[in-house]
Amino acid sequence: MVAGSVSSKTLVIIPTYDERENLPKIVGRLLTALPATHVLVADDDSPDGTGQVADELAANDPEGRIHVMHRTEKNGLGAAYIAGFRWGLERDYRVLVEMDADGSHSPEQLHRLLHQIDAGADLVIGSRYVPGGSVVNWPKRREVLSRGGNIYSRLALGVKIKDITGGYRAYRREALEALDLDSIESHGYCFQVDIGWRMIQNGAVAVEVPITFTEREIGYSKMSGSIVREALLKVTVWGMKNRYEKLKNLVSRKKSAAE
Ligand SMILES: Nc1nc2c(ncn2[C@@H]2O[C@H](COP(=O)(O)OP(=O)(O)OP(=O)(O)O)[C@@H](O)[C@H]2O)c(=O)[nH]1
Ligand SMILES: [Mg+2]
Repeated sequence: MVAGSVSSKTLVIIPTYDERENLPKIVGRLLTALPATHVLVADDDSPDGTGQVADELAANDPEGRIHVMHRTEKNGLGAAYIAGFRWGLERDYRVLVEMDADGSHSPEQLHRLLHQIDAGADLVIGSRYVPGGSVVNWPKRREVLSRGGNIYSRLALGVKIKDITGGYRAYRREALEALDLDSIESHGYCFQVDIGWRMIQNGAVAVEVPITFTEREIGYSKMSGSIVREALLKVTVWGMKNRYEKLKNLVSRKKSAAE
């Protein structure tokens, strides 16, 4: 991150639910790797007290880089990110980053994403599935689900992004400002597809950079059957709507050409 560059005003949003052991580690790693970044922890009133841990981290940072948003109930990753984006957009951050608390997204690789924003991208996705990207310690079942979800999304939506479900991302603030955040209702990881798809349709420049994704070592996954069902259903509907719109446009163009 170069002083004066777009990414010199970066906010990293970390949504948390029961991550009390992971949070201090990830925040410490991040602020060591990129000391000028700010962090917003968006906690959904975690029963394990992650919210208090976040408050202590904030109180102990003399530079005031750590901020905490206490939300009242578990409402999914998507809603926590939307609230975090709003918070960041109300302030003067120029880049907003999504990062999991569980250590899967390496803070030491964040500079790769920010470099692409400085080079002109609107959306940068840390990708497991481009050359140089990898996944460490994932059970086969989990990898098949993720790869399958990406292939399905790519085919259904006709996008070129290899890791559109990936949740390690950087957004230029203008790309988020151009979206109607109120209309985004996705909860689980299809939130990532939803927001990426909307941006690409808006003409945003979307770029992937390789990352090393490491399975969490501490705590438990919040992935569930309902999250997978939500993604499958929504991606199918978006893909069908898109095809229908394209077909409608084609028919009306042919009609007016014939007239
Ligand atoms: N605020 C908030 N954070 C959440 C919620 N669900 C998950 N998270 C956080 O979102 C991040 C990703 O969640 P994970 O449980 O790792 O789920 P995942 O990465 O999609 O799935 P795995 O690959 O199995 O780890 C973590 O930092 C979680 O604590 C939620 O309902 N609210
Ligand atoms: Mg995870």
